[in-house]
Amino acid sequence: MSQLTILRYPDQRLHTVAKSVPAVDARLRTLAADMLETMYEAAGIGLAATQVDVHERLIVIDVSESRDQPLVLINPELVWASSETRIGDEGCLSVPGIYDGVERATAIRVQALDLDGKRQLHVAEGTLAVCIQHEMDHLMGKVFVEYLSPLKRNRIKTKMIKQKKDEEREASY
Ligand code: GNR
Ligand code: NI
Repeated sequence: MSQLTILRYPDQRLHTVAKSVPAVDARLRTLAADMLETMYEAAGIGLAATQVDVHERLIVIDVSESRDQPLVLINPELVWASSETRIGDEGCLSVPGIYDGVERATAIRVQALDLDGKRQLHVAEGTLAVCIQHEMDHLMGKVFVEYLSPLKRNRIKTKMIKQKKDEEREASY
């Protein structure tokens, strides 16, 4: 098992559109395990392969309080979304420290392969529905801050660049 590096906004690689996973094999199972380890270590509820610079349609999620209910979605496809939406605060491991409201469908149905290569239908609402939509956006090269106003997004971008410079200065001492 190994920890992977999470790309940070603004990094152009976060805007890469992911390709289909070609086969659910040993390589993919290792990647999924490493992504779960990375997600748990970062205390996140989800992680998309895009965030670890792998541009394939793979996401890992655990929205459980006990942090022991991992979910792996391979080649996820949205098959239905409720017309009812809700605005809720979101955060992102690629945009640390930023939380803001995003409008999402309250309920969704998603088809995806599991780690055995079997097709599963996921019926989701609440936090799980929000998280799946957030992760599927990553696979399309979209980061949640792109839903915010250009003014907010630019402030976030500036803050992230400054934060990175401060970290680099800190590391060089
Ligand atoms: O850990 C995360 N929390 C979160 C909270 C509200 C809405 C979405 C998320 S996903 C995020 C982890 C992450 O960045 N996944 O891409
Ligand atoms: Ni995210």
